[in-house]
Amino acid sequence: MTSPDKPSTVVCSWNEWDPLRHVIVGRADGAMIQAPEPAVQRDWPQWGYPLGTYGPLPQEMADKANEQLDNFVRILENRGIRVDRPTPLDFSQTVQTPDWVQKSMFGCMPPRDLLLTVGHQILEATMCYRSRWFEYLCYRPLLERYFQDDPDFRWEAAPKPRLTDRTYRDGFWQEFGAKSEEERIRDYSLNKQWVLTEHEPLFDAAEVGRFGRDLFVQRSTTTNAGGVSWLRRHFPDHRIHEAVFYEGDPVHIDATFIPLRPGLILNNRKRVPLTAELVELCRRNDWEIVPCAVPARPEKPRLSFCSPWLTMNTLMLDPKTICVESGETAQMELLDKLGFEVIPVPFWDVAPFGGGLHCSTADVYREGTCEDYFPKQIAGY
Ligand code: ABU
Repeated sequence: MTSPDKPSTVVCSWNEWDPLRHVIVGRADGAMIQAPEPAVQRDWPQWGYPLGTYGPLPQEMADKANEQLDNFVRILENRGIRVDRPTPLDFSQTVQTPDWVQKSMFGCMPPRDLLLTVGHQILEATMCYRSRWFEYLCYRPLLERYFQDDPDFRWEAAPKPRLTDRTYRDGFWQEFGAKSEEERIRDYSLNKQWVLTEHEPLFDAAEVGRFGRDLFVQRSTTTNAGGVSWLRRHFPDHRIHEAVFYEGDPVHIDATFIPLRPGLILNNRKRVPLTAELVELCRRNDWEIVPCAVPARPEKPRLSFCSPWLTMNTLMLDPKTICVESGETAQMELLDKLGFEVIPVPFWDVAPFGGGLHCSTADVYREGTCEDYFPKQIAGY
């Protein structure tokens, strides 16, 4: 338990479901299909972007996405939630460090990928794409303001990675492309090894599910063992649990395994946990794991790297109220039966810019304190 907040408190959020009062919502302006880089591969000949090519997402797509983002902002504000927005950069510019040159950036639609709010702290994640190395700059005007206004705000940044060629497994994407989904699960997920080596700690903030004192971190294409270890050392008062799921190409826990309220987890019906301790920890502490509904759209949208499982990328406004993409009828019915007030939010046009309703947000303030929802732990997990 922590003490109640002072009137000057701006930043505080311990979990995914306490009443939301202040949030950041991303923008689609200027987002890019990023230039080639070792962390990721974009190969979309059917949409005019074969391997090796890059460029801005079409303006009409950005306009539609921004309309949906602005509408989402209005929905939140009408419910009394304060919303801040990032400051986009020229994402078409070439960026470089002493180690590499990258011919484009990416965008600032999904703040959740980068900003991890844990209590009074916002932590800028390392990230592992060169195109996203400087993305934190879009959020600095907001973080600087929170720092001025809130004397208790802990503003942290994880060590900026070097992202030299030693950070990536050479030839990974050719090998990956030749494997079936089953082979990827066998060869990568069970070994917890994808494109990233263990040369330096790496994690995306969106790999962390926040459950009060317990944080669940997915090992994935963006998060290596060093990243999990770094988080464990950085949050000594929390319990960090590493998780792996049945998925050959895992990216971000928030379309995989998300808490909806104390005692209830929505789990991707395909990406079930491969980590037995995770399931046992939930069972011991009376957390029910419910499979999500089948997505309404079986295919990815045009120029999107996100999967149809964005259906479960939802945003809790409080333990009884949830925002869901408005085309996801089955998901809304499921959540309605589970006792939630469901707010439908049109958001499909945002997907090509990096995600759904959870991805597009980052918590600034939720009411509530840090609670222990898993008092019965498993030794060594
Ligand atoms: N950023 C969340 C993406 C998850 C998915 O594509 O399934």
